[in-house]
Amino acid sequence: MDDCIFCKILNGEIPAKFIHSDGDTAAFYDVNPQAPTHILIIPKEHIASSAEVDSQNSDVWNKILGRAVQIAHELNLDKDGYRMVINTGEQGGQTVPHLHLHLLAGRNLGWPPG
Ligand code: DGP
Repeated sequence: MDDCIFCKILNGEIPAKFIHSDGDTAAFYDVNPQAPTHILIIPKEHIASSAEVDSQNSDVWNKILGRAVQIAHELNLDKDGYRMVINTGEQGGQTVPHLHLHLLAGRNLGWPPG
């Protein structure tokens, strides 16, 4: 997608601090971290939001969720805990229209979210 920030990160047009990249997914640090650890896990395929996941591409859930859990494990986040968040649409707080999962850790995260 030409005007998608995350697609530009994937193709190197915008720099990012990557922690992972494979054929299907990538993970990089959020530019505006909301916790000491704040990583975004995205599919390489441009899917605008969770609302665009259907029976054709639903394997994306396994890919990004599984990758997030693996990264959390590798960063030793299991013991103290972490949160995974997917914002969807305007009221859901989504600002970048490329499906992404936030992995947040390193502080006590309040509930309910704002
Ligand atoms: P959301 O509000 O759920 O759509 O989250 C979008 C996140 O993307 C937000 O936490 C900030 C992050 N972000 C936006 N632009 C960039 C960028 O250019 N680089 C990086 N690393 N993160 C970005």
